[in-house]
Amino acid sequence: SFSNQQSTYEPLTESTATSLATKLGLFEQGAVLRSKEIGDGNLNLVFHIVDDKTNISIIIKQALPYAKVVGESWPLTLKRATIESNALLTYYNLVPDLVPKVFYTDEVLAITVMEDLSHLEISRSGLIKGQNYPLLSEHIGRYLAHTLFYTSDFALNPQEKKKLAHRFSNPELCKITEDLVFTDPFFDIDTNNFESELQADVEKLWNDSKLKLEVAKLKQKFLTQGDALLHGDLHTGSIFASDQETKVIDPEFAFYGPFGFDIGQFLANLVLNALSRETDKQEPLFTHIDKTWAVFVDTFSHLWEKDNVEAYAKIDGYLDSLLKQILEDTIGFAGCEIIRRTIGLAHVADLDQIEDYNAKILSKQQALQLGKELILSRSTISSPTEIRNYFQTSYSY
Ligand code: SR1
Ligand code: MG
Repeated sequence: SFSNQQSTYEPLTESTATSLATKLGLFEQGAVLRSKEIGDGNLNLVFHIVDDKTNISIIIKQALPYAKVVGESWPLTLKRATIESNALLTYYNLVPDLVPKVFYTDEVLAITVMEDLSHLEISRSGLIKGQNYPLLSEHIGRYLAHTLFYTSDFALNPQEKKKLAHRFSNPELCKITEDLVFTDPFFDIDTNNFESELQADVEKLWNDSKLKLEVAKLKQKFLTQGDALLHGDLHTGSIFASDQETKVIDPEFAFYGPFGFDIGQFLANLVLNALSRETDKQEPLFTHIDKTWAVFVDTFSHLWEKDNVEAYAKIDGYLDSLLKQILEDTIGFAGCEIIRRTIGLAHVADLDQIEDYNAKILSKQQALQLGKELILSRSTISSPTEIRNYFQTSYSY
């Protein structure tokens, strides 16, 4: 990598981003570069830099010292840029075809310079438009199995793993998830955001102590259980896709957490897209839900047989009991993600962009109901395939 560390942080502009790209030697001497800020996420600046003559292009992603979605009143550590670069590099070693290549990082400027993936589309946008991305679940199932297995105590020496966990300590970004996914939506907190027509449904949820007890248990797992290096924000907006390719981006929330969290967030976002579709267009999402889990289980089991360093690996029943626990947690985390994306601070376009207002409210009520059912019945669900049964009666418009 390059050594061009800046001594002070400043947000880039389209023009300074171009100068930086030139200075880093990523383009031919004298190249005329086009630069555009294209960031549409909640937190960062993203510059797309192109040399039209050679067709070479790159992405420069820069963290802002605050959460863009809220403004400067919500300060946020720049260290997340380094976490993101390191996570991308770690994942690139494990699944090089499923993450972008990193060319350069600068801790002080909080930037990652990486492969341009703009020939692909953010999978959330594509799914909303009715794309189905036939390989998405096969790829994400494999991504999950490799990244989770190879960063866990089942593949690493526990001392090395602890060092890695220390390197990926990410308390500020974890706090966002602790608040926005596991706490705020279940209490009457200002940052929640929902339509007045949902008030009664939401109050029912706030008063449901049985549900809140189960969410508390899931939150405790998220707080304390460092199984593997998680992406930490694996929703469909963090995945670029086409019919052939899938690339997971944006692991700035990466940290050592419970195996089921990434899987649960991904499945939840497939469910949210299914809830936004007419009944006859939901099947590809159900297939993706089934297949993600099936590919994850097959691949994880294969890696377990092949590369497990744990003394108890061959003990009958160990893998099965672990997978059962991961499934239970996955379903519970998915339930929390579905609820927070419906009434919390950070929504999903899948539901928010439903054109017919009554249909939108109905879909959101169904999301709340489904999220709750998944959390409460997570220990008796034997496979994510069962999620489709919850749709059969009424979850469509
Ligand atoms: C203040 S950040 C809001 C949400 O955006 C991120 O992508 C995470 O999902 C976070 O919860
Ligand atoms: Mg993100």
